[in-house]
Amino acid sequence: MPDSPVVRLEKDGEIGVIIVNYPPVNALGPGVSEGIIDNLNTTNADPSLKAMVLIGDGRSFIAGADIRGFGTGRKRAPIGQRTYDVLDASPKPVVAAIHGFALGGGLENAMACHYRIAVTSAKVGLPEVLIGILPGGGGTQRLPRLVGAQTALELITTGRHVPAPEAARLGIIDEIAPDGGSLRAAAVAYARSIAATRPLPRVRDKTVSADPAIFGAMRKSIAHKARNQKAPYYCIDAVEAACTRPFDDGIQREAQLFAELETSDEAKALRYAFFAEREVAKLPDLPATTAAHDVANPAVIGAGTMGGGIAMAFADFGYDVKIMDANQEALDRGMQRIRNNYATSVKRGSLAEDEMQRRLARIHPVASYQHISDCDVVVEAVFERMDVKQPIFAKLDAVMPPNAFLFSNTSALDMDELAAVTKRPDRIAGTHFFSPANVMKLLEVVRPSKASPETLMTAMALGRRIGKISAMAGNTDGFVANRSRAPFNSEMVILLEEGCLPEQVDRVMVDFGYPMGPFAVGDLAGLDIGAEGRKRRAATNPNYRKLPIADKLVEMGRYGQKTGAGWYRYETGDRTPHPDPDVAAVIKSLAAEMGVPQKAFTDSEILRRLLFSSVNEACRILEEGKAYRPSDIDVMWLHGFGFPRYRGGLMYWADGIGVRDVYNQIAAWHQQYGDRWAPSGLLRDLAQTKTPLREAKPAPFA
Ligand code: T1G
Repeated sequence: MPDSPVVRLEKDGEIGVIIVNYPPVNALGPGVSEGIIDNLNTTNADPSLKAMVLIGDGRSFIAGADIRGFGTGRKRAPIGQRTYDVLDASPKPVVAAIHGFALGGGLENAMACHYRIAVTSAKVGLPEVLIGILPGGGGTQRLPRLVGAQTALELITTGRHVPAPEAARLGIIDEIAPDGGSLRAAAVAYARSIAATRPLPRVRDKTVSADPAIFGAMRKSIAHKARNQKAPYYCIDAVEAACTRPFDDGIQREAQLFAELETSDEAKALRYAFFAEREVAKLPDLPATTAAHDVANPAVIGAGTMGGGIAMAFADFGYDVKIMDANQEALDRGMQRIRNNYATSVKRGSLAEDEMQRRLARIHPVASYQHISDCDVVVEAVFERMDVKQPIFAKLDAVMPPNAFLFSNTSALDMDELAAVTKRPDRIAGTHFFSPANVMKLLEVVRPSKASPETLMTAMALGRRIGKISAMAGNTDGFVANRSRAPFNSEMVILLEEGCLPEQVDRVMVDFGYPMGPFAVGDLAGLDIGAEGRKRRAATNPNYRKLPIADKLVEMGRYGQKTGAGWYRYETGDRTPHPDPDVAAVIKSLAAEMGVPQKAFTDSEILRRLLFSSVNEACRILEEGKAYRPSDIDVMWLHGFGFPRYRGGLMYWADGIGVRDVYNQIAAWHQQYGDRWAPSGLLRDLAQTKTPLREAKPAPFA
């Protein structure tokens, strides 16, 4: 059978080199596994060849099974005839040569080889749990045999990538090849050196045992993060089988667990999220030739919480970054906050001391505009007022090189108004970070009307370069993430007027999968901040639905954790939220004053009141052409608001209920509560045609 175009065989003397070439990441797409098997059989049948190397063309080894093929009913080879089995059974040694990534089925193939060599920059891992499944190619049986049960449990239930040097220390990798040299040459030399070694070191022949207690302990330790999910628990079951059953029985157990997960709702939702996060980078209405400017010399204006976090985000990803503020005292305060933030990470053990020093050394406080006049991008992160930001943009426009990009971290102000005070509106965009800016992955790139394609592409690429997921948002009040979230923030307080309590709403949302309830989040962020926004909207919009209960708490000085009381009460030095009878009394008396009829709520009604209101607003955003696609809004909810990933995202979750049911419920609430529940036209049309929300065709970007 001729070499499959995705796998070919070359000969380096007596070493057969089997090369996978399935761009962009050498996933195990159609023909790849078959090609590996065919070429392996060919080399084993060739007496001139003494050993083999399995290597990837392009930028990576094998990045895993082709995720696009899941759930499509694509036939897989039966156990005993898969690449893992054929590699295992090979009478001649096979060396896996790893660069880039060896993930999932990629690492599983490598572990079925007899040896593994990798360059220092390579990363390996079994990330299947992140897409709601488990390693189905023997990974749950081989990895424990290489690294022990406890380490295998940690790696498989987190899915984390392991840098090659750590993988070598753990026993996954046998040899590290120098970066920069030829991995192929190193692998061929290594293969030559072990070609005659017998018996062949097969991972399956190793044994692994463990204290049975570690599995129960692991199940307990993941309980909060893994609630409502199956895959993490199935991973533990599979590793337990590796420690309690013969290899082939363990393989059968793994296959059984895998089959149950592949078609699960959580796996479908997590696959959707995986691809949505890649789709969000695509800007279909920009010229395909648009190239991003490779930012080299950033500056941040404003050393407050956000500005400091943004500077940290730059430093965390290797940028030297300048930071400036209105005066030395503000700058010193900002730098101290940055040092404290890093010190907290070091104390927690999530950052090494020397790495903290390296990052701090990249953040350069400067005193004046002249010091940043050589920068190619500036991110403004000063007080959220137009009359503060505009003079800064005018000044930046005057001192910065003409081709420098000026970005603003504003969370809601009109980007066109900001661009209007400069002579370079084509090089202005919003880069809206989410707090804490060095932690939250979402970066909303806000598109003013005059921004050039290069500016938009540069902002999107810059976000990715500092570890963010960049998502394009139209220039509308609240942009996309916060605007779609705004009705949720209102409904949660209106529910209190009707008889709910903060702790009831929070329990529902935590049970649904949020890490924290929205009232507890409010207390963390500060209730005074929300009050500012409500005042601004009430002043400009006579129909704005006021929230007396929320306003009352702020009037009482209950700003949340920072004042020891907000929606909840806090003990000194403790961030645990405690339900507060005083808040219940305020709610009761204001609801009575407003004459709101009281009722008992089911969990489902609470959940739908909050999320359906945002689904409706998301549809309005799409029909106004302020977002590229529904899945972009899902990505924003996953990475901006902690929406549970195993439910796919706001729109994906609503599709699980059904667009017609969502519409009918919103139409009913429209009758009951008036205009704030008026269904969007797009939602109505989708319901009429029974088109899933995630297939909605938005208006062209406006
Ligand atoms: N299948 C299909 N397409 C994939 C893919 C995969 N495994 N991995 C990446 N792509 C596409 C991706 O959609 C994008 O497409 C392009 O490649 C570049 O990806 C049997 C069952 C490898 C770390 O989970 O983590 O093996 O948008 O933008 O940032 O037990 O891709 O260009 O059209 O992410 O450099 C296990 C998933 C599968 C790895 C590279 N493997 N991939 O990151 O590029 S399950 C994974 C990644 C499995 C076995 C089980 C990352 C990456 P497009 P990218 P990147």
